[in-house]
Amino acid sequence: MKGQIFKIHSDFYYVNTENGVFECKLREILKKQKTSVFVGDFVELEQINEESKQAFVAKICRRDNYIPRPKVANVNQVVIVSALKEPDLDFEQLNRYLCFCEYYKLSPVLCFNKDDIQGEEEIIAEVKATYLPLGYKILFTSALEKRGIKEFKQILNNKITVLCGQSGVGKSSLINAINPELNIKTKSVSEKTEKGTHTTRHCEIIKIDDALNASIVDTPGFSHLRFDFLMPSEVSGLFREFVQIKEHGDCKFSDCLHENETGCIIKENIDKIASSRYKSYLQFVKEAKDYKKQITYSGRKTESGSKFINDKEVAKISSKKRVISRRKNNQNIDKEL
Ligand SMILES: Nc1nc2c(ncn2[C@@H]2O[C@H](COP(=O)(O)OP(=O)(O)O)[C@@H](O)[C@H]2O)c(=O)[nH]1
Ligand SMILES: [Mg+2]
Ligand SMILES: [Zn+2]
Repeated sequence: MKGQIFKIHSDFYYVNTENGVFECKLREILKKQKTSVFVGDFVELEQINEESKQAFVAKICRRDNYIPRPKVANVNQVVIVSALKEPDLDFEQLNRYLCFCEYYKLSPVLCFNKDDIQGEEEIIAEVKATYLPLGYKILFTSALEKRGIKEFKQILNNKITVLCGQSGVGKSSLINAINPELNIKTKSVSEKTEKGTHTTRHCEIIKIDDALNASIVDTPGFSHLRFDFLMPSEVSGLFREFVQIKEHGDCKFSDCLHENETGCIIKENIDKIASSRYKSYLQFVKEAKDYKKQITYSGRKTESGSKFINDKEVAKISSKKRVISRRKNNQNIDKEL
């Protein structure tokens, strides 16, 4: 039987199946393999006890996508909530979320809330001019005046959504506008866990509307948003307009970071890039450079810890640590001879 984990609590895995919810433990072999299990993972169950609704998780299926911190897998979309005002719209923060979505191959929707405060025309125009040409889905809402809620529901329909955005932008208010009966954890709690030093953060997939089959992940989304895990040259791939421009030509230098180099195709097309986007790009490159410096200095390169072979997750061993195979070794000797 197949199902999807919607909650993990200590050793127990709660799995949604077509026959209801099962409380499961992991098969010993998965524990021995140190298999990582995420909320959102699709799993195969064994030793099913229909009466007690208990079973064992025997296999973790391949993930479509995942967010590493907090661990959530197979998310259908990310809704990035920003406030148009109060607090002022933070373009860099928004671009950070967007670039994280691009990096983790999650499909983003931009939700601009508090669409009821006076004097927002300018910022609304800027938002549209910046993000519509990039092909992002955009939504304006007012949780206060219950506007845009129908459209918001439509977007959540039949999906598992991660709602992210800075504190105070109205995430909880939006959820309450959709379903006032839902006792969603509001401000105080989520903020505590956001800063929580040693509190374990377990997240959970919560159905917020049965009729819509809409679920959200009860977590503030990405908990770590600095670009200190990739190379500076990788950053431009996270900006759609950079990718589009580069489809029409190359920079003079293959390692161009599009800062101040000569013969740079991005700089030549800078009028096609919103200045707030380019500013964010430079900032993220700076963070990636710091990371590069740090690993070059310490000789430490962190790689993702696992990969999938035949749908099975196995530990990835860095090439430095990998023992050279006998065949390769013989080839090398041959070459030297
Ligand atoms: N004017 C206005 N205020 C809102 C709106 N949505 C939320 N707020 C207010 O913004 C504050 C933060 O909202 P909350 O839902 O707790 O934000 P969260 O931290 O993102 O969950 C609260 O005082 C809300 O009353 C809105 O659409 N318009
Ligand atoms: Mg909240
Ligand atoms: Zn360039």
